[in-house]
Amino acid sequence: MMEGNLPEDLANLSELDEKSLLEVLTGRFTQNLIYTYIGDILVAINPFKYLSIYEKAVSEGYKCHEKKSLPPHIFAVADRAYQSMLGRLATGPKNQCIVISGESGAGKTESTKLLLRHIMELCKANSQLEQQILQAFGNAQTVMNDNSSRFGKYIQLRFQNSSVKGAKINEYLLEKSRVVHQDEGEQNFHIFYFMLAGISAEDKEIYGLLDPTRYRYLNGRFGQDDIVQTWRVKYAEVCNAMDMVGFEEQGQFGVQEEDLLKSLTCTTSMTRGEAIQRLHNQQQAEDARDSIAKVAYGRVFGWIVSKINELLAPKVDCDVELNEIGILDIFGFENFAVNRFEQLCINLANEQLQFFFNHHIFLMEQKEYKEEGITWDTITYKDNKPILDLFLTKPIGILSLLDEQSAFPQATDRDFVDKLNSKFKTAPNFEVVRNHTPLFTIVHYAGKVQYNASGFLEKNRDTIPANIRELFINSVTPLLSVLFAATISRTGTLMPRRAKLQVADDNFNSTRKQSVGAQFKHSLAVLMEKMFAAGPHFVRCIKPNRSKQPDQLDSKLVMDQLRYNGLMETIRIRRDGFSWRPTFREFAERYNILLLKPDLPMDKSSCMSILNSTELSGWKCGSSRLFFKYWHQEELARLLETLGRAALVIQKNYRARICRRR
Ligand code: AD9
Ligand code: MG
Repeated sequence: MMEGNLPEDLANLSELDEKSLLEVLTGRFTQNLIYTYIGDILVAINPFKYLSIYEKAVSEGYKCHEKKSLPPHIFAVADRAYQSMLGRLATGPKNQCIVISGESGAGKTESTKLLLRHIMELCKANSQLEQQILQAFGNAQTVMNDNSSRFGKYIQLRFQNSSVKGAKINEYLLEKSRVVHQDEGEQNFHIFYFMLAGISAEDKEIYGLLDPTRYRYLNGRFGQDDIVQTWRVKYAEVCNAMDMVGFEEQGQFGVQEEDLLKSLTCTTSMTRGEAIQRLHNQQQAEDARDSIAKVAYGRVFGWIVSKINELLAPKVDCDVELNEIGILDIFGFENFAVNRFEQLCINLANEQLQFFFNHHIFLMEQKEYKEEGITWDTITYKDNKPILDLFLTKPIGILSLLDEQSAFPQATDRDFVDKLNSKFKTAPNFEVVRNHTPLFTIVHYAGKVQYNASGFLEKNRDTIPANIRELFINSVTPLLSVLFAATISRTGTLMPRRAKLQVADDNFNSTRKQSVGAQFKHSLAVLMEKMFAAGPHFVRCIKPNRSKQPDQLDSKLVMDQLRYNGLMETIRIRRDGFSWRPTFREFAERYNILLLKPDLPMDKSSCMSILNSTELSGWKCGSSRLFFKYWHQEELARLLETLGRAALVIQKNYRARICRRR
C-alpha cells in the first residue's frame, strides 16, 4: 500500500539510497505516519505528542489481521508475535521475543507499553498496573529523556494456548547510584518526588519527612507548583496501583538510631577475634551514608519486582505446557558529558542487542544462502563482534580486567585504566586518552564514548560493609530485615543467602560476592540464550530530535541512527533476501493439507507439489530448505484460512443433509 509516493514498506523502495530513505521517512513523519516497515521489521519514529492511532477503534482492527491490509503499526507487531506463538502464521519456534532497540528517548518503553496493551487485548486480559509501579521506582528524568528507564527489563508473558496465564519480569542493573547522585539536569527516581508531593501531612509526620528542598539527595531542589500537582496525582496512582496489585502496607522503614549512627561514623573490624572500632573521617562517613541509601533502594526495588513476580506467577498445573512472548525494553544507548560504569554496562547491553539483530538479519540468512547453494550477492554490514569481544573475552576482556583489578583491595581506578591502555592500545575499537583523570574511549557501533573510570572498581565490587548489613538485619522494619537476611536471586525471587566468603581484611570487613560486571555479563548471556531460541520480532525506535519536541525532525540525527542501526543494509536484505527459510519437513508438515493429502512424505518433492498447486512466485529451493520472502507467510496463511472456511461449509452442508435425511 502507498501513501502518496511514500511507501509503507521500505523494502519496496525502487530507488535505494540514503537520501531517498530519509525523504520517505521524513515525508511520512510530517504526516504523522510514524511507523514504517522494512519487511517484517518495524521502524518507529517517536512523535513526542499524542496520536489518535492508539485508540480502541484502531486497535480492534489489528486483531488477527493481514499485515498488508492495514497501515504499519506497533499493534501489528504484537498481533504477529501472538499469531506466531499460536503457530498460526508460520513454522518455527512457538516462543517469541520482541526486541525493541533505540537510543535513550527513542520510544522503547512507550512501545513496550503499547505492545503489552495490545497483546492483553488480544487475549482479553488486562494489566498495566505493574508497569506503573515499576516506572515510578525504576525511571527518572535524564537530560536525554524525562522518563528514562534506569533499569533494563525482559517481560515474559506466559500463555496456555491462546490465553495469558501469567508473566515474569526480569530486571537488569538498576542504576542505584542515582539515589545519591544526579548530574546537572537530571533527577532522582520519580518515586521520591511523587511521594514528597503526595504524602499526607499525617504520614509525613510519622515518617519524619522534611521539606523536600532540605534533601541532599534531591540536590536541594523540588518542583514548581504545577509539576508538584502532577506528582501528587502520580503518587495517588502509584499507591492505588500497589493496592490493586496486592501490596500490603509494609510499615515504616526503621533501624535503631544508635546503630545507624555507629555504622555511619565508624568501621568495626575483627582482628584476632576482637572487635575493633575505628572512627570514620568525613569522606568515609559520607560514603557509608551513600552506600546505605543505595543498597536499601536496590533491595527494595528487587523486592518490588519479586513481589510483582509472585503475584503474576502463572497459576497452572506444573505439567501444562506454557508458551511465551518476551518483550525486551532496556536502557537505550547513552553518551553523556561524563560517562560512568553504568553507561559502560548500558552500552554493552546495546552492543549485545545490535549483535543479536545482525546475527538474525544478516549472518544466519547469508550463511544459509551459501550452504544451500542459493545465488546471492553478499550484503556487507557493520559487524560489532569485535566490540563485544573487547568487553567479554576471557581472560583479557574489559570486564575480566575490571574484575581482576577489583579483587585487589589496594588497586585504583587509574591502575585499571593503565591495564586497559597497555592491553588494548592497538585494538581497533579502543582509544587511549592521555589525561590526569582515568579516562578511556570505546568506539561503539553507535558512536564514540569516552568513559571516566573514577569509581569503576567500587561500583563493580558493590560490597556492603558488614556493619551496614547487620544494621539492616536488626532493623525494626520487618521488610528491611528480611531483605538483608536473604538475597534476591537473579530471577527476582527471594532466596536464602548462600554460604559467604568472609574477607578477613583489616580495613574492609565485608562479604565477597560476584562482581556487578560478572553478574551483568551472566544475566546478558542467559537472556541471549533465551532470545536466540525464540522467534524474533524487531522494533527499531528512532529519536527525531534532541529537544523532545513534536513535529521536528533533525535530518542529521535521524541519518546517524539509520546508519548505525544498519537500516540501509536491512532494507537491501529484506528487499532481495528470503527471511523465512523452513526446512522441507517443517514446510510439508504444515502445508500438505493444501493438497488434501495429510500422508505425503516430508520431502522436497512433496514441497514442490504443494507449492506448484499455489500461485506463489518468487521463492527458491535450496538443498534442504525453502527460501521465501517475508510476505509469502501471509499468502500461505490466507490459503490455509480459505481452505479452513471451505471445510467448515462442507461440514455444515453435510450435517444439514444428514439432519434432513433423519
Ligand atoms: V530510555 O532508553 O528508557 O531513556 P526510551 O524508553 O526509548 O528511553 P521512552 O519510551 O521513555 O524512551 O520515550 C520518551 C518519551 O517520548 C515518552 O515519555 C513520551 O513522552 C514520548 N513518546 C515515546 N513514544 C511515543 C508515542 N508512541 N507516542 C507519543 C511518545 N509519545
Ligand atoms: Mg525506557
